[in-house]
Amino acid sequence: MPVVTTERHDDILVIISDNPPVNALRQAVREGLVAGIDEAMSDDSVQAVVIRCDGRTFFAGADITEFGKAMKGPSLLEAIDRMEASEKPVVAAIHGTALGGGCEVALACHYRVAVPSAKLGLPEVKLGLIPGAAGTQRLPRLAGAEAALPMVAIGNPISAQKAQSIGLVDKIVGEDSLAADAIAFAREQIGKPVPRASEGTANEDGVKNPAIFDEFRQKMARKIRGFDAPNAGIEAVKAAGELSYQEGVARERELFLKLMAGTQSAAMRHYFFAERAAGKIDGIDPATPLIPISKVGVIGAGTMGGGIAMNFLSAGVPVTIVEMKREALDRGTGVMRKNYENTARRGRMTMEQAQTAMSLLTPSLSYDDLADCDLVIEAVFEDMGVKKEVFGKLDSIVKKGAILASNTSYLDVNEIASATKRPEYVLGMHFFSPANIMKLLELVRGEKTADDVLLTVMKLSKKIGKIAAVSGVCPGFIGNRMLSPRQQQANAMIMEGANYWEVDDVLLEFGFPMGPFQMSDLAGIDIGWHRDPDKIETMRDALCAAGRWGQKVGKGFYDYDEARQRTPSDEVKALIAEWAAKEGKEQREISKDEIHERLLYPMVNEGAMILEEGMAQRASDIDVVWINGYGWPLYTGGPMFWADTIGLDAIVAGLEKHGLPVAEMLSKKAAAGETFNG
Ligand code: T1G
Repeated sequence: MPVVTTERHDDILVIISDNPPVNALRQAVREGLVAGIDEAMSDDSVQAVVIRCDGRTFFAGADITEFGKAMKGPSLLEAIDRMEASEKPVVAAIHGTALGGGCEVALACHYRVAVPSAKLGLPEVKLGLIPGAAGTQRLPRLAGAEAALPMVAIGNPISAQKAQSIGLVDKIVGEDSLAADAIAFAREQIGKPVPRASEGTANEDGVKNPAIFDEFRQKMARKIRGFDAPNAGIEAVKAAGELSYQEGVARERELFLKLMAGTQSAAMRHYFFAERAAGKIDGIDPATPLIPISKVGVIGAGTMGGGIAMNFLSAGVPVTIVEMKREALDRGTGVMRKNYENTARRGRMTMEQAQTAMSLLTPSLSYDDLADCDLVIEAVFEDMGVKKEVFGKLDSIVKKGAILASNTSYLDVNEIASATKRPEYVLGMHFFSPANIMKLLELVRGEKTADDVLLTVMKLSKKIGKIAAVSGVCPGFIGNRMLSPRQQQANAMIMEGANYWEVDDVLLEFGFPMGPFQMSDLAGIDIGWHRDPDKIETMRDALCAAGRWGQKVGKGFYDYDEARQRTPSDEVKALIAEWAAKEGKEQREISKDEIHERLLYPMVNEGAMILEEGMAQRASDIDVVWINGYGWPLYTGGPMFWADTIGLDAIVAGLEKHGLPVAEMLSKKAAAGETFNG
């Protein structure tokens, strides 16, 4: 059965693509579109054309799996230019997500109709690219440069309604009558001159007000820092106002090819598939029946417990949240309500949605109210004794077959499971703070965790909007385990003479949101401090005793001004020198290159050990963890992909140069000229 077929409806020819799962525009689809248009053009009885897709969505873009391979068949641009060149009206019938090349197909059609739930976008920038089939030239001419800029340079999709408001969609049709409504709409256009986006003049707005490009670039500076594609996208949209259409297409192509050949796009395409691979669990049949989860319990209404609960409430899953004391329970539920109200105030949800979410919450002071939950997640104090006591209690109260999960960030999930008679129903669900915001969720698989339990929680993770990766049981799982050697080296280097602000700057320049000492100041240096200013046994004690508790008091490792701008502190420099002398550390200049290698290479080494111990399913899962949980710059692909691009031999040489350990897998792969990501 060909992936593209045609259907006659009297004088209308409907071209239909059926290429699951997302109608990606692979070679056969492009060929089918060309054949369909040629059939329409060569048949005088055809007066108009509709292009639509079967399945869950209109074309969701070029087929990313074809990238990097020799192009076969007609290019997408060739295929869609034939549509626009038609003298007979061509109408795109859009449902699902018309993304990337799919949106470009729609732009090359003369008209676009969409169902209310449809979305349209040009997310190429999220793959380190820009649109490569004239999207950066047609969209500004149709909708204006100002409307095109965020779509091209940031890449978020817009609703059908928003698309209609900027002229990208001509008509919103019935949710369940797209095909018929599109045919009727096409028939109405017969005999009219066909409008072509490439001939549009809406891009004049960028010509009349060229300041919009730099203004947009400055407004997005933080978001696009370090990424190449967004600036290329801005340049391409700008070109749409400065060059003829054909020159603009040529300029787009030049920018596109440069990005396609670059490491950033390879890294971001790697991440695209890595994120989806992380949701797959090797060795478990994806058709394994799932355990129905219709009610969730959360123990602890503090910052973590409240955030965890919000994930489920926002996904429409009722939650019973339990605290020991009324005051803590009321405080926790109050914070949740306030968070929802703030989100609604920012327009990220309606007040009604916020109220609905809160209506699904049942606060309680008794574990007994958890008895009928299908999943209970504890977010209590990070102490093994406390956790085991909680799980023992839960085991005796919660119904048979319910899943018991720990939010522990470090502790041994097997030992926690041993406190119950149902270890096969126990696993770790390590959320990252703030739990209702951070996308990453580490699912910690105990040695006895049953397959259906793990698969159920993996599917549930996607439902609550998380990106989950499976970890084995080891200290720190995947993320924190790799953070540990980086922190060790950071602390060691400042004792050896490295400037602590340069340690932070190296990670900032690499693309992290901040470095370790900035992180300490933000989190609070005094967390876990014994509060006795006379008891000074560590440098941390000394900092706290000096009132340097972090950003919240205006000084920690850095001094902060009202705008929270940081300045290195002479007092801290002196403290470090004093403690280094106490430890008998010889002082020397430490270059930024050495700092870079000693911070990042040991992380790769730890990742190799995680893989050789089977604590992660695949190297790309480690990339997913670090990009989503710790701010590793997406445009490098994550620690393991980045190591591949540096060359594992260079990583080994660097580790050896600094006298740091080299894992066996890393050493073997380097010697064999292999990579982690294959
Ligand atoms: N190419 C190839 N495979 C794709 C794909 C694509 N464009 N999009 C999705 N898949 C696969 C995905 O790997 C997964 O496979 C399955 O489909 C379901 O995806 C010329 C150059 C459409 C919103 O960037 O955003 O066009 O794991 O799990 O959550 O200018 O997929 O099942 O084996 O994500 O419902 C631009 C990327 C390309 C859109 C659906 N387009 N896709 O989300 O399902 S570049 C994109 C998505 C381009 C042009 C340029 C999402 C989705 P498997 P899924 P979902």
